[in-house]
Amino acid sequence: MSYSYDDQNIFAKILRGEIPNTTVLETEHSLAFRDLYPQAPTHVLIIPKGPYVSYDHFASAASDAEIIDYTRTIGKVCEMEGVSLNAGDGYRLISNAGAHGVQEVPHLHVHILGARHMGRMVAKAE
Ligand code: DGP
Repeated sequence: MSYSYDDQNIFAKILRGEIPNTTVLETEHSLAFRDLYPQAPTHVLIIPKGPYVSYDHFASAASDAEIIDYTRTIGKVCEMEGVSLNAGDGYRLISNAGAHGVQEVPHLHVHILGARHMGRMVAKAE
């Protein structure tokens, strides 16, 4: 099975400027913006600009420059939002993938959630 990317997904539309977003940080290869339905006082989504569906897709197909940029952007956002262990009390970083991961938008994103205690890592599935 190979990866397939749907360029009509919401985050592709955000990247093309077809849908507005509240940008936190933009770099050459990455975009960080606020989640429309925040689940914590800090809830930022970070996406690569390239057409990658999941973290495993990105990790296997992205260039070194994209991976470095993405990783550094995640670190910078944690710092900017005051949740890094350098500046604050921590955060949870989540990347859902596919059906079992309950991924809603099929463009790689990590969620940075923080500024409150996040509780247990995984709720028991019904
Ligand atoms: P996931 O379940 O991991 O695929 O999370 C997708 C997230 O995207 C979810 O927390 C809600 C958020 N989201 C959905 N549509 C939009 C949108 O149009 N704008 C923004 N900023 N976030 C969105």
